[in-house]
Amino acid sequence: MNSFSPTEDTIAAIATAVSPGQGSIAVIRISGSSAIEITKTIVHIPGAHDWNTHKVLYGHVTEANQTIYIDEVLILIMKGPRSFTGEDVVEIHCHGGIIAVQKILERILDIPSVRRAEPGEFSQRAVLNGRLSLTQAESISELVSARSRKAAELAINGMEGNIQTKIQSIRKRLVEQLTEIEARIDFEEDLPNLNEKHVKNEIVAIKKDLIELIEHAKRASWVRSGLKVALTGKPNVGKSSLLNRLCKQEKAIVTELPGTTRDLLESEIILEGIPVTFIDTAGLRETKNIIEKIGISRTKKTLIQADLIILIFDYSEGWTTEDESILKQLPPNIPFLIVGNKSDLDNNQSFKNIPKYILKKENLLIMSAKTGNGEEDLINYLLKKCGSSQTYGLHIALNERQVDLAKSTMESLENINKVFDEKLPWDFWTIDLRQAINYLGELTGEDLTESLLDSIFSKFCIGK
Ligand SMILES: Nc1nc2c(ncn2[C@@H]2O[C@H](COP(=O)(O)OP(=O)(O)OP(=O)(O)O)[C@@H](O)[C@H]2O)c(=O)[nH]1
Ligand SMILES: [Mg+2]
Repeated sequence: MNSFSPTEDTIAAIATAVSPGQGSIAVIRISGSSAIEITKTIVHIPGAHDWNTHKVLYGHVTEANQTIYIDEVLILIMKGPRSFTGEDVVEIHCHGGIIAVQKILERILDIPSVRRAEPGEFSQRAVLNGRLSLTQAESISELVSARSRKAAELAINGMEGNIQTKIQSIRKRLVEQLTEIEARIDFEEDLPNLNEKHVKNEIVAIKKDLIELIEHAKRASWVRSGLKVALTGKPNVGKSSLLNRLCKQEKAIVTELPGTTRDLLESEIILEGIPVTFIDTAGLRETKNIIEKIGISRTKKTLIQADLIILIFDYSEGWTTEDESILKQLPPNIPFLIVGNKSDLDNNQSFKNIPKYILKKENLLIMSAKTGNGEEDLINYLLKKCGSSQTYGLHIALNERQVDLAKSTMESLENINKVFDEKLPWDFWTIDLRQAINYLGELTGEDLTESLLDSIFSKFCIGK
């Protein structure tokens, strides 16, 4: 998106999802100084009426010849600054689907003084006109794309300004330290000495706050995107059977032939309001079959991206060296659960084969994908992973952009440790402090260039 002066152009876009047969109404948003004049030229409104702010008018959008109707509409008028963008805004509520709404937008865009809004441009104007803070605008976007109740709750907290307030208060504390130091640099003789230890302690306390924010963001990331669970193991252990059972559909092909699954297959269930996506993968083994080889390489890529790996082995056969080798190859840092499947065929020999260190693990479950025995334990395990214990105490969650800046702030503050240890003069403290303050200003949007704003909002959807 090119930089623009926020009040220059009038812009228009469809603000609701566009899909045939979906949504009985749709909304077109127009924002800018000529929003009301533009609307007047495309509608026919019966009877006496005034274009007063925060009023709704009833009428029809007409073709350019002014006689044929395109759709029956309600028109909502919001004069600036009491509008989403802070500018004059008109919302045209028409019928849903794709044709009428597109035709109305085209009719609007035929008028020379209006252009199509870029992705995120309404929100960007709201920020530039001081109607919203940057983090509030980002939170609206997150609410729209929320896939779980907790993600929506976090987004609403951000919309209420909680991220903004928190970061601003951390930034203010850093500014206070910087001001004290700079005063000592400029007027050393006139002021009492500044205790380096006190400054350092305050910075340590601020770092603790930042670490907590970064940790919370990590926990919230799967609350937002859902939990990805990869099913892996040797061929024929019952990965696809387990996927079918968990999703209550015969989705994956199951045969007694090892090497049945080659493509990745995804299926989603919702647990405690959080979407859990299971990914069935090709069984891991040495093979010369070219298709199976590709499947196995995809399995390995999937495992790296999973939030949780379920390693399945054939419980009736017992733990084998192949299972052991797969366990050793699992990506480190990703939590895993071991599931002994086919317990219905148990010949009572199984436990003997399973090494003690695995038996002792609390994350070992025995079940049967065929009979469903043990499925409840597996669901309970997953519920624990997604459940309220994981999200307890999560009130605000930074997004990826904000976390990156929080981490950069941390790095600048880490540098101050070195300055302190080497007993360098106050000037050296100010460099990193100022940098940390700038990063936090970028996070809240107080210290942002227009091109950075452009790049943030270009990731929003059209109409936002
Ligand atoms: N008795 C019994 N048989 C099972 C169970 N789970 C799976 N099977 C059988 O084991 C065979 C393999 O099952 P799949 O689900 O295709 O196994 P997979 O791990 O996906 O196999 P690949 O796709 O080849 O890697 C099929 O004949 C299933 O019917 C179970 O719990 N008990
Ligand atoms: Mg399979």
